[in-house]
Amino acid sequence: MLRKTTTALLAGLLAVGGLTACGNDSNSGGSGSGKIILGFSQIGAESGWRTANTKSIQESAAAAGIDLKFSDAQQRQENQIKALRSFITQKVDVIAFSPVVESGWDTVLKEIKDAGIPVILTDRAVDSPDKTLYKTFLGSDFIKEGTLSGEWLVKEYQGKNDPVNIVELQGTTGSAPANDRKEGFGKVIAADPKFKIIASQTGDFTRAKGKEVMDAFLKAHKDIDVLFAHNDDMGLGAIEAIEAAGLKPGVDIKIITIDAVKDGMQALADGKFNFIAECSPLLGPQLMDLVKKVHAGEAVPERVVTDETTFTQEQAKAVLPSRKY
Ligand code: GZL
Repeated sequence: MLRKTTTALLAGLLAVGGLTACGNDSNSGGSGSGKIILGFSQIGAESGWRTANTKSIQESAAAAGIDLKFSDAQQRQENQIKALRSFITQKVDVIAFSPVVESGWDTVLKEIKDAGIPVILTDRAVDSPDKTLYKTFLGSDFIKEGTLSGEWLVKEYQGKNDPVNIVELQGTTGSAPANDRKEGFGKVIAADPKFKIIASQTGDFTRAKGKEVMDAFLKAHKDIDVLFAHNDDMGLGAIEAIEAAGLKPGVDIKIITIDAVKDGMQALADGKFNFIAECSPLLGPQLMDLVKKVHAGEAVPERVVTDETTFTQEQAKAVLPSRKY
């Protein structure tokens, strides 16, 4: 009798123990480590902006005690989709990513939703109509960045009636920043027919491609007045092409860019850029705050817009020493 009772008691204890051991404590990641596990799919390392963004995310995760699973997609959507699926398999607590392009995410986002893992869009947006596929979108207002760039140009040429020939280095084809910056800028300059975009092509947000495409623009057009580059890195590559053509960047060809990374701000302070609309990469702290809230089941805003400003050459000279990225 005694043996039976002991066995039953032991079986009961093991069963309870088993439940606790494999159940997920509401405050810990799948590993039961007590830490939230965040899977982050990063686009790549294509620009100074991206490098600063990665540093901000990695440092903020460590500071927040969040276990970060980080993957670099080398700017390829298929690599991001693979990484997102691996996060499902790893049973991470939260998934965040910067979608390299706007389209083609619905299927994998539905798989993540079916797995019960919340998603935070970081930096760039997706064009999925189903807003239940992600909890929030943290990032800049790219249309505003384009608008501010156009407004500076309109002001710069106020009272002048000669034609203003513009060439445009677009960001990655199909990406939210490229689409939206082009839209914002184009809407503003459309108000005055003297502004004409005589050539527009992607430089994929990289210096090398920016130089290559600007070189082609210079060979095809002898009357370029302005370059609008969707990021500093392409603008910096364009400077090399402009100087190789014997022209003075910032003087013979005015240059407007977006980001305000250190090298871009240096070019602005040196008079080789004329205007920069800031796009902050320092999203890490806000992202980790959102990760904790989302993991705890707290409500978060559908959209979190990052604070940004703009810089002229004089302003760049003043703030350059204190820039964090
Ligand atoms: C914008 C970001 C863009 C930057 C580029 O938030 O996605 O990608 O403007 C970067 O420098 O490559």
